[in-house]
Amino acid sequence: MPTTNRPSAEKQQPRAPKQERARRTRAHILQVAAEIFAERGYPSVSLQDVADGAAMTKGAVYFHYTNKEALAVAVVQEHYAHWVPMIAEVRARGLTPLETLLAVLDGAAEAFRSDTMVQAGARLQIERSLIGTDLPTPYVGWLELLTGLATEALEAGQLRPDTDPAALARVIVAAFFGTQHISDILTGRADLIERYTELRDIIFRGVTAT
Ligand code: LUB
Repeated sequence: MPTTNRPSAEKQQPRAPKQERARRTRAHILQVAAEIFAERGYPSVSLQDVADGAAMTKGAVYFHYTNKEALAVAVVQEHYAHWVPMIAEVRARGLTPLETLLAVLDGAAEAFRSDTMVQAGARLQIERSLIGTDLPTPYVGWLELLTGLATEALEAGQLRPDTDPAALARVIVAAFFGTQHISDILTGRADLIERYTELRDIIFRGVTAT
């Protein structure tokens, strides 16, 4: 008599609570949407594409995200949410202010190189005028964070005394945004770490206290 290899009832994992299953489903849909948005861009993607990629019906996707705009907003929100734990982890290292600033930028570069949600959020923000709903205001979060970190480094004597922290933050954000975008277009971000490293070294060579 062949034995089924299905575990007996008492050995099966208990089903996750309904809310947890819904959370996992939303996360799965969002990850698939991010992969497709990052690869093809907002205009050419349909909810059916997302449903197919998630191996779900369109109706099941609609249950969690009412339309494509809602998916785009959620992906962009997840893009920004990525920075919170990364920054907290760097700050927990007990580095000097300048080391913290540089380590946060290094972490951002790695995320842009390798994280699909970060890459998708960046592409959607470039395509924001094509998305018929409000997206979070871009760049301002990084400008505020980097201004604060640069102020801490200046007050610690780690930057030239004539450094304007807000101006330094604006230069870093503009250079970083442009560098990751150019790397994406020209090499699919294959050379991002090299391009980021040279911009970081040139910028900080000019402002670091001697
Ligand atoms: C960053 C992008 C892509 C700014 O903060 C943002 O909104 C950003 C998406 O809009 O690069 C540079 C760190």
